[in-house]
Amino acid sequence: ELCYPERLNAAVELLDRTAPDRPAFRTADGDVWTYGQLRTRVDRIAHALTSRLGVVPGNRVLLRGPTTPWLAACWLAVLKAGAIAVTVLAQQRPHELRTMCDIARVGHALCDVRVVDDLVKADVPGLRITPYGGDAPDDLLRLPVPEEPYAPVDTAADDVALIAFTSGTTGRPKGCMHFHRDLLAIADTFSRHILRPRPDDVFAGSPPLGFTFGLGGLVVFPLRAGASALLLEQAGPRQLLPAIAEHRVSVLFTAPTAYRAMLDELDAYDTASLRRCVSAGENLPEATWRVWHERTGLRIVNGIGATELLHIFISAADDRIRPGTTGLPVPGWHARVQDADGVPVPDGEPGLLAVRGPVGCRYLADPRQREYVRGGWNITGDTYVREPDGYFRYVARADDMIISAGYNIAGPEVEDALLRHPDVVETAVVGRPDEVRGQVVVAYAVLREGARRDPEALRAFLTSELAPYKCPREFVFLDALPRTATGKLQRFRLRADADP
Ligand code: 3SK
Repeated sequence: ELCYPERLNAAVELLDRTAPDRPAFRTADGDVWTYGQLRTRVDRIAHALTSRLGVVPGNRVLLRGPTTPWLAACWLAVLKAGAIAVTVLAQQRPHELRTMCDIARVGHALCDVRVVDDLVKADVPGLRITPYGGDAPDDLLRLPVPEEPYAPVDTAADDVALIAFTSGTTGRPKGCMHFHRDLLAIADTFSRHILRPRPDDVFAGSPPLGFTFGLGGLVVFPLRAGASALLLEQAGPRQLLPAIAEHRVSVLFTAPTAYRAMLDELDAYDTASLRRCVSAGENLPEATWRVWHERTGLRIVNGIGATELLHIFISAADDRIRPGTTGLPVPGWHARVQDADGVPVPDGEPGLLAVRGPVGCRYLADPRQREYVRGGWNITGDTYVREPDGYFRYVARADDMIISAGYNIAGPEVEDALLRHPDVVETAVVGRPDEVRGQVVVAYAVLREGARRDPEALRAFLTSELAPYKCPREFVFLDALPRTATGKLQRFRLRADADP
């Protein structure tokens, strides 16, 4: 059981427990921020928020920018000032920003000057935008250094600290409210028990700080452990490998597709510093786990997380990892598989994943709260099977099951089989409406550069891997799969495409 004091400010907890000369953040071009420097800069921003911008506890402050130490410092400063950080992605467009500002009643924004235009275009009524990182006169970073250290606002452990948006893969975004104590709880459950970080660890990865996968993995976990993070503005598969080699990254956070994409150039880089490779954001195909293990000797730490629950709640480390499964409930969390009425289903049978733990879903002013939280359980929208010894195996998103001629087909199972073909880089398998069979299976595939687009070859390969009823009727070759800004596959777009 986690036990936190009633009065708690997460930013203070993350900043004040490590010696000032230890590194906190690094950048690709070799900049190093120590904990002491980070604290000073956070205090400077917190001062500006309070004395210049008039931010008071409870105000919502939008944060937007590429992944930089300054963005992380702004986030910590907002918390220190007792305000609520509203995190969004640098790629989000004006109409999306306007909707989120409206939902979260945002009054202030701290925005990297390089992406300020879209925020200005969003034309949010009453929004005061303060750029950082440029030459603007009110740039936070150019303000005079205050003489006094900043006195953090005395917040309660269950004051809201963060509103993080989830768009899911479709629909109006939902703002998820998280408390100061939630931010520590994700570090004291997943990070503490699965990653077991050490002060000399260097964290890095691709998820942006506007996605709680990245905020946890690249800010909260390293700071809670007194370790450091390499914050990369460009963090695609091509940038990750050189960064790992150059900065001796030891804990890596990225998505399954990036692990696969890195394989091509793996041999050109020294990855010996890696000791933990975390995969989340999407289901990790067993084929990807195996090929990464073969090539690096490393066992990928798979995990399922959700913005609603802030971070990862099912996972496993080291010799408890079972390839092809997500793992076990992280210590502190409980999970079960149940039917639509909330009744647990027997082990080995598919059903809805239900989770309870130190962090719960709290949608901001959204009736969909009643769908997500039922009988005290958070219903994540994933179909899972619990194996008799307690391991959780992903089947599909609950609304992604394909029903064809009375058979239930899980798209990810077919995808996993296709990924065992050496030419397939990425794939997504969806159902297309069909008068006779209800639905038929359609596979979308991205092939290795130069590979021949030959549906018959893929069909022949799959017939030796899968029962015939699971084999796609049709193959569609694409250059890339449609994804959300956080990298999640947008199956609904493929389904719409498949629906003639
Ligand atoms: O949404 C997700 O998939 C996720 C995964 C890991 C940690 C946090 C999140 C939101």
